Amino acid sequence: QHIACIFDLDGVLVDTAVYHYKAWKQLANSLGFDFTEHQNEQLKGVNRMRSLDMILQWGGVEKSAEEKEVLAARKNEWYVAMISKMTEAEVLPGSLQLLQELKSQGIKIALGSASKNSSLILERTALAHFFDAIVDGNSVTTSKPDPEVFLKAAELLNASQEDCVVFEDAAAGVQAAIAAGMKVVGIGTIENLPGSDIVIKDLSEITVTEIERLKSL
Ligand code: B16
Ligand code: MG
Repeated sequence: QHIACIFDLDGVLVDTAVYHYKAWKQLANSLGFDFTEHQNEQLKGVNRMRSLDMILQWGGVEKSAEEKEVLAARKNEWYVAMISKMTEAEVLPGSLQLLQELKSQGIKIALGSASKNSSLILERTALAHFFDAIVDGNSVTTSKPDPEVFLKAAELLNASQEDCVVFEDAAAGVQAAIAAGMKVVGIGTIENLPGSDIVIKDLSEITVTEIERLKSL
């Protein structure tokens, strides 16, 4: 049985963290407090409303559910304005080569992202055509570390969990992949991504053969 690959988007294939950071910072500042890069790290893989809750808590600010909807929409407007200008140059090192190699070998590829803006990002960076299935923040009800996003992706690819390899840059995403019974390639550092089967700096550091070998671990 062939392997299937499921990629997280932000922080794995493209670097959108900087745009999330700028937009959240602008929102925090408008509410009268600051937001650091260290705090931004903790929002990786976390969905929009949960991220807002964490930021408001850090700022010591309480808002009603209605106000939170308005704030989240405002942040997203700023964020969308920035990612609308993204180019193919913002695809992270090794992503394109690996996707091409997987595709040429007939290995199925899915997206497993928490973002509701994945289609815009994939379009702007010209990556959309690689994917056999897309599961993102619009199609899941529970956020990572819940395995829903990856289980849905496997189902759409017609692949069994044991045959799937997940690529993740967020601790919550690694936990979600483990909970789904899949192999995980962590993108980042071992300290930040405990439980990963292997941790690499970026996708240029792994080959299809090495990915296939993970299955027999
Ligand atoms: P949006 P991923 C996640 O994408 C990001 O890591 C996270 O920082 C962001 O808050 C989340 O998407 C929601 O994004 O506001 O665009 O719906 O890493 O799961 O691809
Ligand atoms: Mg990510």
